[in-house]
Parts: sequence; structure tokens; C-alpha cells
Amino acid sequence: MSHAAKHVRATGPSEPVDVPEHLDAADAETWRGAAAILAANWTGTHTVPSRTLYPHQWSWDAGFISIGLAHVAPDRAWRDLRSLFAAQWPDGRVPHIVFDPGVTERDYFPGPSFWSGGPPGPDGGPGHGGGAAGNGVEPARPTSGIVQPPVHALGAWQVYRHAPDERAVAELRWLYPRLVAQQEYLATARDVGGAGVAAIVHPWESGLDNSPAWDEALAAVPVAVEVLRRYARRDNQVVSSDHRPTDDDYARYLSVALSYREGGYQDAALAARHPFLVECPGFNALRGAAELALVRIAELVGADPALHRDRGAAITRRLVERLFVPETGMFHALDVRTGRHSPARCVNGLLPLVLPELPAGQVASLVAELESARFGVDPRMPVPSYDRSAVDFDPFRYWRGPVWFNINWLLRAGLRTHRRDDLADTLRRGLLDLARRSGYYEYFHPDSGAGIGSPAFSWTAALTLDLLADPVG
Ligand code: 9WN
Repeated sequence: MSHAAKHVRATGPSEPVDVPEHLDAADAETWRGAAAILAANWTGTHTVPSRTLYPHQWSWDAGFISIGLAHVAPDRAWRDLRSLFAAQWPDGRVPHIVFDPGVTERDYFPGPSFWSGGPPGPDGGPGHGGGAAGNGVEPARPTSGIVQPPVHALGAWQVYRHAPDERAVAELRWLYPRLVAQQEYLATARDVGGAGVAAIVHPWESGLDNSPAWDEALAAVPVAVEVLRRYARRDNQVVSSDHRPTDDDYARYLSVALSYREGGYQDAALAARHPFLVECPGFNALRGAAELALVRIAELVGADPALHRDRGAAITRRLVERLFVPETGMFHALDVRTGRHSPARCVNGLLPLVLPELPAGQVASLVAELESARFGVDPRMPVPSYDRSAVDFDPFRYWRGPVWFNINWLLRAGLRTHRRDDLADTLRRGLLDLARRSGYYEYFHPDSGAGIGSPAFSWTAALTLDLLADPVG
């Protein structure tokens, strides 16, 4: 929606909310419902992804949430981003979770004491996190030690676009050096393969936790059952275990995190000692997109945009050279330890579409994949997280089949960038249809559209607002 769009004031379930005039009564209701979820998930300092499953602040969630808040509460969007970046580590990494000291250790696993290796706080309260960074004003909050895809420059730019006031410029000035430091951390410390493509050190860093993209690399990590016995999962007590990663995968996740923790979360010599090092096409495409958002932000705050233009172009080139597989016509994750591409066709392999300088051949190839029966852009159903024709396609299990809003929102943005407004519009209609009929779930069954996981999920609500606000394409 352009910031010039007209709003009419209406009263939603929890707080007054402005509804764009172009919405009909049904869409106005959807808008109010989505705004109410974001209001309910606001803690006073940040927005949680879900009250039940994820009661802290998550990194890439905050980026997507800011895109929705831009339309209903830009003030909260800026506070969310500030809250996250106040916990940035001195080396530039933005932790994937910033823990809320008011939430007990029992309410989310793995919590602060897991990441720090210390005991839980009294009464199961938070211990010390793997890292704790403060802004010198607020007390430092514990954090995890891994990262998530850098979608925050994109989010911040969207908030500015929709609410371009003086406050927004001041916030961008505050954020700019921090966003640059985040990018520089990924470009240097994480260039484990030495080819200009950042490696993730844990599947959780991709945001697509149990995607089949990690299966081969993870298979080399032994399943240490004693690790699972030592720590109790909480996620599958809140939602069905058939909808979550398996216990074997979870045991591996914990081992990989413990390995990184034992190395003090340092990145030097990772190749020699760390069991999971993978170049993810989605993560790196978003790194590239972040540089392009930084071009705009740099122009506004008086910094050098050319630097970011060059970095964005270089990331695009490296990604194509390293992760595009001509035989399948899409991008695949690369295991740095073995030099092999994952054979799985996963939706993160389509995300390089967000890069405006992606060569025409790759664009055509990704669009063909999106239109194929494997991913099938269809007005009735957005794109699943994994190839529908794969024998292990699982319509319930998290990132191994279900439809996710954030990924489809990014694909829609990429399709518009490459002038495929027809397909972009199909995705938009499919997503809004899901939100209207099933609500603001965490993810959706790729055939029935039934909601799965958390029922009041912030980024689903946030991106619904953005799609409703922007009827074009
Ligand atoms: C681990 C919060 C996060 C998302 C991830 C999603 C899920 C966490 C978990 O929830 O991951 O970080 O406990 O499963 O996979 O994308 O950021 O919404």
C-alpha cells in the first residue's frame, strides 16, 4: 500500500485500527483480525511469534512482523527492530532468539541456559544466554548464539516506505550501521567455503528448520540419544509431534548447537571442527536482497549506496556460480564439508528470485519450476515448502511440505521484480484465501489448507496485512 492510501477508523477486537478504504467488508474483517493478532502478541517491548510456542523475540520473525506493523503501528515496528538490534553481538551477528527475562526457562526449549551452558535461573527462570548484548540503556538480555536470515533491512525499508516520517529517518540512521555490521559478519566470519557465499552452522539458521535440504548434511551427525534424554523437548507438548521435526532430527539439532557452543560461538577454523556447514540458497538470496535494501537506506541517511549495490551484485553472481544446478534448473544447498549439493528440491532453492540481477536464464528456470507440478503456483493453493512429487513429501511436518506465508510473500515479491505480476497475483490471492478460510496459522496443509502449528502466528498476520494493503499484482 502506498502511504497515501486512505484509511477509515474502525474498532477491532482489541484496539482501534485504521482499515484501508479500498477493502470490502470481508477484507476489512480479515484486516482487523490480523491486526488483533499482532496486538495480542505485543509484549510491551517486542512482538512474540506466538504466545504458546515461541514466547521470546525471534530474529527473522521480527523482520516480517515489521512489514505488517508498518500498516497499523509503525511505532511498534521500530521498537521491535530496536529491541532485536539492541541485542546484536559486538561481532555483528544478530542472534536468532533474544530471550525475554520475564519468561521462565520451562516455557521454551532450548532456552537461555542451554545456549550459555549454565544452569537455569531460580525457579526455572532464565539463566545467562549464550551472549548478552545491551544498548547501554536497557539491561542486557540473554540470547542464543546462532543467526537467522537477514531480512531486517528489507523490513526497515518497508516500514519507512509506508510511514516515511522524521521518526522513520531517525530510526534508519540508528539501524544503518547495525545492518551493515550484520551483513559484514555474514560476509566474512561465515564465508567458510571461501567463495563469497555465507555458510549456516545450524539448520535453525536457515529458518527452514527440518527442510529436506539439510538431510544429507545432517545424516553425518550421529544421533546422540543421551542428548535428548538430558534435555526435554517442549515443542511437541504444545502441538502434535507429527507436525514437528522428528526426535532423531531434534537430537542432531542439539548436538550441532552444543558443538558451536563448545567452540565459544567462534567462527575461526569452523571447517576443521564443526559438524554442519551448509550454504543455503534462501539465506544467501536474502543477504543479497538486504544489500539492495541498504542501497535505498544509504541514499536516505547519506551513506555510500554504491558499496551496497556492488555487494548485492557480487552475492548474486556467487550464488549463481555456486548453488545453481543446471540439471534440475533450480538452486540447491551445498554441503561445505563434502562439496556436494543436496539433491532435494526445496522452496529455499526458488528464493533467489528475489534478486533483481538474477540472470534471465535462471529467472526463466525458477519460474518454470514454480509452475511445474512440483511446486504448482495455483490460485487455490500457494507454493509448498518441498517438491510435491518427492516420495518423502509430508503435508504435515513443518518445512517438509506445508505452505508458509513468509516464503510465499518473498516469492511474490520476486515474481513482481521479474515482471511476472500474473503469477505474483495468483500467489497473493491464494495466500489471502488461506488466511480468510483457515486463520493466521503458523503453516498450512498444502492440499486442504487446514491450519497447522500455532493458531495465532505473528508473521502470518503481518504479511496478510501487507498483502491486503497492496492490491497490485
Ligand atoms: C527454532 C519462530 C521460529 C521461526 C522458524 C521456525 C521455528 C524454532 C523452533 O520458529 O523455529 O528457531 O523452535 O522450531 O522454523 O523459522 O523463526 O517463529
